[in-house]
Amino acid sequence: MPSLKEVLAGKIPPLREEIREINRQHGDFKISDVTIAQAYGGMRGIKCMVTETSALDPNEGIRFRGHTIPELRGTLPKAEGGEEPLPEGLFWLLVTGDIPGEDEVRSVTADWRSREGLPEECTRVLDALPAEAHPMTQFSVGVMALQRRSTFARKYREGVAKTDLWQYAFEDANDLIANLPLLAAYIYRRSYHGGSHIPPGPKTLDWAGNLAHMLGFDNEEFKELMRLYMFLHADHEGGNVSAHTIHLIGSALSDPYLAFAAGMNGLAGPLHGLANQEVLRWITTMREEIGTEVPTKEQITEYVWNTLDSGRVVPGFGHAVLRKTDPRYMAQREFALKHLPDDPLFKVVSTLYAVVPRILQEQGKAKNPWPNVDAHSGCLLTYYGMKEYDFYTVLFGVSRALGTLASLTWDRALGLPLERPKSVTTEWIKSQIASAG
Ligand code: HAX
Repeated sequence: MPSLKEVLAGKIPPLREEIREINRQHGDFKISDVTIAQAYGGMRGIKCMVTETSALDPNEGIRFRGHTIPELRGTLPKAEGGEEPLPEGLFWLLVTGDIPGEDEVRSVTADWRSREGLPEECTRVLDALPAEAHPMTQFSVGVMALQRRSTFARKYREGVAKTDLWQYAFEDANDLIANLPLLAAYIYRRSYHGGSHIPPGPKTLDWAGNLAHMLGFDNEEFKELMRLYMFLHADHEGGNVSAHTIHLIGSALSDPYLAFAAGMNGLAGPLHGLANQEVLRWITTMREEIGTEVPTKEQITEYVWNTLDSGRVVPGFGHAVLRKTDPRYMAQREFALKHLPDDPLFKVVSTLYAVVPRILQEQGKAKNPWPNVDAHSGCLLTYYGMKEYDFYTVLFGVSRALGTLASLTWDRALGLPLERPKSVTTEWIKSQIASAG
């Protein structure tokens, strides 16, 4: 059976050739016009970059290499006795565009598990930080402390051909992905469990199952949750802050460790990945202030309006691209309906789903009033006992490595150049308006 790297190697030359032809024949074909509002407005909707691994439709949600979340939950291989897709299978799909079989997925598990091992210099750097340092700060520092391992950086220094760089990006991607669960678990255990670390489980255990084990949640349902979680958060096309950052930094031929750490600093923003922590923090404060575990619809409605009236956002709702309920939210809701239908926090999350979209519509500002992925994840983690919500974005980050590092490998395989859009000044914009008459 060919390895993932061999399959990838076979896919690169035809796509390189196809893109060369597209550029030669149609390079001047317009795919986007840019307005002044877009230049000031966070570049929303400007089609100006290529990401092969996934595409986001405003109404349908994410498609990984053309496949929807419900489809892949059915077709991707599962752990023995499990029902959720193994993230290893999604990675194979993101890298190659092919749905893998059981053997292929097992080969990825074996490969990642064989690459495990945090060097002492990494754990020493983490131990030098206060245990109260935000877990995302620790995560970013931890990734940087692993950077000395970069094969990409070493090969670049040795003077390898640009066309071969993808191979070393791929090696770094796999080394990083293999070790992120160890890093995440190390941070979790030092921050919240007095540094009582749990060594990796048996080598037959899958990547996400092993993460659950090292975090200290050794039950089958939590392992299933980790598989689903790692599958759902992996990729959301190329324009979101974390993916775009990783792509941008990588375009300077910074190695995958440098690029990924930078992307994680973007994921740590409250409008992006940190929203999963903010949702739980906001719900916890709401319950405390109202004085009940399960507030009524009326109490929640009033609380949401207070949040909006005080100039804050309702975390977990809205999206820069999506215009419907996020299918990643729905997948988590299905998981909750199956495993924790009577959980009080799930009841609150469900009530929020029933009342917030109507309120945001009435307020009339948010273009998308519907819940996103972050509105649901904390509820599931809390149910199984992971209540330390400051840690949640680290789990998002571990998962986001799958899509962004698959993409980064392709960026180098396609020889995508240094990214350098043109900025303009307000003076220039005013002169354009004036000269247009
Ligand atoms: N609550 C209150 N106001 C909201 C809102 C929300 N949930 N969502 C959007 N708005 C407001 C915006 O703040 C903006 O207000 P101003 O005009 O005063 O600046 C207005 O509605 C228009 O915004 P938009 O065009 O609909 O949304 P953006 O593309 O600018 O922003 C965000 C998208 C996701 C950042 C936004 O919806 C938001 O802040 N949501 C809450 C935070 C959140 O859940 N983030 C996670 C998003 C998913 C993700 O990336 N996960 O990692």
